[in-house]
Amino acid sequence: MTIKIYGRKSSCNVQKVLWLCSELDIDIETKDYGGKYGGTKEESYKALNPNSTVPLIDDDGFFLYESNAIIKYLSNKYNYLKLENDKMIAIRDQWMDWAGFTLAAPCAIITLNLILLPPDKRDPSKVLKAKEQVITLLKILDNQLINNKYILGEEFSLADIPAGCWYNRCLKFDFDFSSFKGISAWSEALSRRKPYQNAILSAPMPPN
Ligand SMILES: N[C@@H](CCC(=O)N[C@@H](CS)C(=O)NCC(=O)O)C(=O)O
Repeated sequence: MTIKIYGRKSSCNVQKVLWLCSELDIDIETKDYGGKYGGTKEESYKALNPNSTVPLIDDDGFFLYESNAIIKYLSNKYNYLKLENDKMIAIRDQWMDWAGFTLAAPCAIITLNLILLPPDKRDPSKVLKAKEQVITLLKILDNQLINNKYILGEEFSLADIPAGCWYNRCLKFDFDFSSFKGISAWSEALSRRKPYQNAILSAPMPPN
């Protein structure tokens, strides 16, 4: 059964789902929604996702929004990257939430003020402040990756997906991450994965 994914490919939250679906090698149908494509404020969409956000998936009539919830659902459904140990699951969720909320917040401010807002509404001081926050946050990730190939250890896990998507967005914003040795090695390991190449490295930037 083909899974329908509603959401523009430039959205990091949509990219998480595209990346995992590519890892799973399952059939998907993508539908451009949100941003310049619109559609999310229509009543028919709001009936499925009242937040008017992307992504939203339709798995044979089962509708789900919230990107982290979606990738956990797909991981469980296809028995891929599933963890059994409660503490490992909690640490995985910690990193998924950290990336999806804590790291995503300043990244979104940078995207807004460098790309999405009309030029006269952009605020360079907000970009500067958000960039400082990103550096502080990525240092935390770097510390985790100094002794770990992937975020949870030797094995790739769902924890790498949200962080990988937002890190890739940061790469577009003229940061110098060369002193982040842990992140650099992790980034190289991710870049060798075909699903990361397909869904993330080649993804368009907002508003596309
Ligand atoms: N916590 C939600 C956030 C969803 C979200 O804010 N998505 C953004 C795109 S990254 C969105 O829908 N923005 C409005 C739009 O694109 O029209 C998730 O992880 O799915």
